[in-house]
Amino acid sequence: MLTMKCFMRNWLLVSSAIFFLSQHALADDWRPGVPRTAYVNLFEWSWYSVAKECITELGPKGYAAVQVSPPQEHVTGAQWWVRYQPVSYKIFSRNGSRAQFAAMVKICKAVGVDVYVDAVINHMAGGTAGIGIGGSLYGNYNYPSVPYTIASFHQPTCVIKNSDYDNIRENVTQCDLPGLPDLDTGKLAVQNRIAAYMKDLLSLGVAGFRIDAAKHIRPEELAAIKALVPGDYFLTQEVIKDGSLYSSGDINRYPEIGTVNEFSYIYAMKNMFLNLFGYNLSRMPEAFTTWGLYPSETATVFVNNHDTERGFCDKFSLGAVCDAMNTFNGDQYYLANIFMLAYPYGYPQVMSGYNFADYDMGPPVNQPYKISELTPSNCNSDPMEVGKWNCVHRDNRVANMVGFRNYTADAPLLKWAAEGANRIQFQRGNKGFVAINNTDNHWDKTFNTGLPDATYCNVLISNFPETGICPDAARVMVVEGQATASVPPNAALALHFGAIKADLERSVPPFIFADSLNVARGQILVSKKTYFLSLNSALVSVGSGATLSVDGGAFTPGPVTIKPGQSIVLKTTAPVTDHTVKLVEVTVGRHHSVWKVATAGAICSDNYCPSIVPIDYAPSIITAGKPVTLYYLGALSNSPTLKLHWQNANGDDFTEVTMVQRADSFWSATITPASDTTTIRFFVTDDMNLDNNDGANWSLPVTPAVDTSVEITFKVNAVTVAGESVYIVGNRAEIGNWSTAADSFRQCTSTTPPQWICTIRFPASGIAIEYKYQKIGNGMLTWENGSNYNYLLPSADAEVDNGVFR
Ligand code: ARE
Ligand code: CA
Repeated sequence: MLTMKCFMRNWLLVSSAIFFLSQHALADDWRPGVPRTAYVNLFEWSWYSVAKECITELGPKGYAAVQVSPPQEHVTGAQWWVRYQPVSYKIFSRNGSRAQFAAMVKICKAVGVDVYVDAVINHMAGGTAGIGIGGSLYGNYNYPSVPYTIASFHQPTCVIKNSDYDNIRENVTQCDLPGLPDLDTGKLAVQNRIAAYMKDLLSLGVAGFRIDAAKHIRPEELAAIKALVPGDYFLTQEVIKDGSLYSSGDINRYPEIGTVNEFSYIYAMKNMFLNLFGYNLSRMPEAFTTWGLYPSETATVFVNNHDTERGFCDKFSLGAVCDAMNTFNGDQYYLANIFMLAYPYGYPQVMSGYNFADYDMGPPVNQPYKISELTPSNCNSDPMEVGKWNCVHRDNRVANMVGFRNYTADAPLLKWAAEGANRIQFQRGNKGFVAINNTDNHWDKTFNTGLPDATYCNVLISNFPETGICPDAARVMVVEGQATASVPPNAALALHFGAIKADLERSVPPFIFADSLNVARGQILVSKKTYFLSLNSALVSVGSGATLSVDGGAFTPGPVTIKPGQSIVLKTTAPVTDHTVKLVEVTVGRHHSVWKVATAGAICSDNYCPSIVPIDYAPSIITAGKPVTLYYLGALSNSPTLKLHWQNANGDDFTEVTMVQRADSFWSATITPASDTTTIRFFVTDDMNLDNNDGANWSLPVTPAVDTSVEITFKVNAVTVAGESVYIVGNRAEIGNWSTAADSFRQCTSTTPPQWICTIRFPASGIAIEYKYQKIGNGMLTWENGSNYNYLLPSADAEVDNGVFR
């Protein structure tokens, strides 16, 4: 029996129209014309949880990519660092299987988020013998599943000593990191094997790599491996600066291969924000001018990574000082993240892992998401809540600063200013402004923001514009570029042009998502604004003073048709004259009227369209017993095959139907609900049984079939002989289509001879029929004489008496 339970419901993923409809805009851009400029390391997150997070958080918040933990087979053990001991290049790890990994990559990509893999390629697992998490046997310097033998490793073996880092560069690249057999990456066979692993990952859609222990591979060998892996992918290298890198000149060779983790950055953050060694925020510019940082274009930066957040800690509790700042540092940690995301240096990586009580502690038993959840309930930002994920990347101070960075991507750093030791402010062109107050007192000031006049919403304490709500405490009015604000202790203020709350007059609510949007004189409309339409077509007209573009292309004012998935961007020049923008939905054709669930109004606000479901059906009313075609376009649309699973009533078996993809990329399937059905329920799965609706079924009402039929009783008087019957015959199927056979359905009966009665049900009234009577029997057929009877079927059951058989 095929029931819901038969499916791998643990791989159900949410999809809703925002992901579909915004997909085009998200693929390269976050919002139309706005790039994605920061990424996150979801350390030890399972592939399932990463995929969900891409859909619900990373995609919508504008993250460019997610770096995931090493996906290859590793040694067993509870500690986090087992992931850095490869046993084979099979994609099978604590975080999930190859299929799950591939699905995650596909899903993340569909919502605009690239996946970067932490690639452990310098060495293999330590220890003498064991079985990897994927079942592969391994021995010392011997990994049959790869296969690698002793000849694949540097010979004779040696171990890197701490003193080598500053003195003997050769040992750093040719000897083992303690306990980790060092691959001979100079050998072509080894290079080819590593390249095959990277190519395999790219074939699954992976978009980039963090090369673990990159400085332990000679730059020319790493370059050779890269050359064996063609393609346009991102690469960042873990190169922790040491003396021998400088003396050998290798320090400048890695940036020629790809970007480099700039570890000096974490010490800048730590020293400046924690006021260590006499540093403070006012001294921040020194780090960028005199610390010898890599040029911005070649640097990837973070406040902490998975090593430094737990390395060299004086203790594992609040206020701890570790190798890098971490969540134990509370507000200062978040301020450092705000700075990193606001300040135009490098490609920033947000670190998001879990709370730990000691160095070795592996990830929490429960992954961030429980099955069927929409938000990860196993998150807790309190670092003392061991066994929980910290979900740093979800905190407004981090997630919304990704948006800040995206919106200010091309805007220069301007008007850097410090007030005292621990208060700084700067502008990003005329697109963004940030003020950081790393003191225990309020910072009350009139700030020179450089922003166009409007009311902005401080993104650190609000989720505007996604929610459409900008609390009073978050509103900051900019008049002639100046904003008077009070920045609370250990907090910050971040304004940018993607989060403009309102016009200055505040008299007219600026964005009412109804059929028409009135823009008043003097009102500043957000310079770029996207409307996602719930229907596949809309008429749009724009008054003078505004320009309109659709999916990036320009349109002159006037009606335009918006296709599904396209966006409308309105641009106004400020101040504008009064005009009206009208968005009028029209349904075209028989299909593609997107069905909305619990939606408030036709147009979604501010790039956010939470409640529309990408389920489409035709005709618009489903009738019991009548075929209906269901259309689907959603997160699973790119799958090679899709199946529709549907049931007539709750509790019934699900029927599986293979869907067909049409030229307009909608998937469709035609089903016929039973004649007594009042609701049909259904869901869609792809070739890997990913669900389109997180385990919930869609349901659509079914209208009972209306009985429009009429029953007509025909009477005729006919004298017959034994063995003979009277039949009615005529021009419709119900009366035999002028048949000459003795069809029982049109045979009349006679209880009071010579009267014969023929009862026929016709499907609808208003039909003109022609008919006659026949006598059939004993091998004889006798037709009535004369012309046919003409009769218009009446709206109700009726009787017709034709008198005597002619
Ligand atoms: C574990 C055990 C070891 C054991 C080994 C083999 O902890 O005691 O000998 O297994 O059985 C991580 C952990 C390691 C762990 C390893 C494998 O950190 O403790 O070893 O996984 O399970 C150097 C490297 C740099 C490296 C850091 C940690 O240059 O590449 O050390 N970082 C990456 C990853 C790590 C990972 C590995 C590499 C190995 O980010 O998570 O190790 O894949 C100076 C030098 C730096 C040096 C630093 C620390 O600053 O300049 O180069 O970093 O000291 O030693
Ligand atoms: Ca090496």
